[in-house]
Amino acid sequence: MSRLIVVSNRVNPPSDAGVGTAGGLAMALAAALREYSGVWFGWSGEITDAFTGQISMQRVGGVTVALVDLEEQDREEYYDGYANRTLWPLFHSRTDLAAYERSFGEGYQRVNRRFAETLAPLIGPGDLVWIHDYHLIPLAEELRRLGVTNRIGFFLHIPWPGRRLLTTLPQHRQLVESLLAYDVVGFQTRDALEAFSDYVGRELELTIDDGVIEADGRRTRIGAFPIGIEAAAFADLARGEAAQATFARVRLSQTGRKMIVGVDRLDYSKGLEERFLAYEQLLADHPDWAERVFLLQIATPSRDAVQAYQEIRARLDGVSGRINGAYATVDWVPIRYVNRTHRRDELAGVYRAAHVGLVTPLRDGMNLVAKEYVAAQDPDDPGVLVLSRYAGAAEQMEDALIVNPFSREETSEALEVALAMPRAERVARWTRLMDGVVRDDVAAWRDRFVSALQGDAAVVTHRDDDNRKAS
Ligand code: GDG
Repeated sequence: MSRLIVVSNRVNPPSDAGVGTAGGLAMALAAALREYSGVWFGWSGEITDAFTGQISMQRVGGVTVALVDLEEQDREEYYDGYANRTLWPLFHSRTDLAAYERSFGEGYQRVNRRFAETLAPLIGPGDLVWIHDYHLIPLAEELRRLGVTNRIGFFLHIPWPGRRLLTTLPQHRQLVESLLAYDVVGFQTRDALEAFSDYVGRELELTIDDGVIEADGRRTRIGAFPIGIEAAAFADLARGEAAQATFARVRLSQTGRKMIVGVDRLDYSKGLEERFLAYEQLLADHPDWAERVFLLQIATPSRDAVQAYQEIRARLDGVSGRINGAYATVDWVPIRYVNRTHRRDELAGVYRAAHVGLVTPLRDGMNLVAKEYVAAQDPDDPGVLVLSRYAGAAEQMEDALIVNPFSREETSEALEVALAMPRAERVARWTRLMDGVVRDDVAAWRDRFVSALQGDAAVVTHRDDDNRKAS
């Protein structure tokens, strides 16, 4: 019987307690697996003395998960190394931060091989395999070496870099060729798809015919599959009791002032320093906004083991402190900067209480915060989304105020427009944005990808199971 087998580096479905702290990707994959019968395979996050390939099967949040432990050297070379210090910065156009160390590449191949050897026995005839993100690009090739002939798909959650940037990676050709072992390769945006196609055409000298690359007797379909959120559920969450309590608390603390909100993992790709400086520009250019507005920036600590993350954290402490020192008064602090994880329902309440959602990454595959901000708004009195043109979400969310995050002036002008926007225009823009967020939600993303992966094969869903039980 065919199932869906999802593979990602970390496996963290929302816990059975319900509202957890799981991020966007985790929520999306858990939703995919609740709908389709299957297993979610990946690293447990635990370290073992010597790799054994022993799988721990568990049931979490309505999803069956299969976890393996890795060795310390794996974590250093594959996770902290090649994934977080080589591919992440390179794919976010930060070659200045990218480390090209041979041992990282070797660790990356080794872990992908280990994953393949552990996973292959779990794959049954007709199962569909859906592999996620930059940690696992060579996994299909390793599975094919072991004789796996099932349909295998890959989805990249982060941007695809331009051809010239990518060629700075010593193993660029090997990495891209390994993608041709998949049946389907999906990107977030048309922009990423074009960058990938450019590489395939000019470096590999292969042609792409109607979205299909043919090489060595295998056909790989490529496409853009923009990810969404659980829009209806998130809107419900924002109306729920816990979110309302947070909303009330935040509104009380606003004392009539307007609030701009940013919510991000603390990552250099999210443009937090540029955001603080753009907000400072607003205060400098428009002293009338002093004491009438504040910025709440929630920045959840991330990848603390990597030095570039310690550095950005220290810089942000410095910049926010300097701005607050320069502009604060006895009863007003211009930036509330919070380095703590929040519950999802709390976040929904915070979004709803914010007059402006400020989402200004320098480079981002999609950015789910932009979509969550929209879904959380009060339809009668919605806030305004200010969105970076370099977030994948900008391809779909044209009714946001689109800005260049590298330009302080442009971002600060957009903030001014957002803060002063009349209600009728806010409602009109929000209505169109919300229509898109609901239409292109996570279920639409999953179904489009799975049906591309399926080709002619049928996959069993829980609905089919229910029908069978009923008959
Ligand atoms: C990658 C790509 C792409 C944040 N703080 C808390 C918290 N979050 C949640 C947000 C949102 C998620 O984390 C962040 O998602 P993003 O899409 O903004 O960014 P990445 O983590 O970089 O994700 C990105 C995504 O994959 C999916 O394909 O969109 O481009 O980089 O859901 O709400 N959640 C909770 N507490 C927090 O403090 N509960």
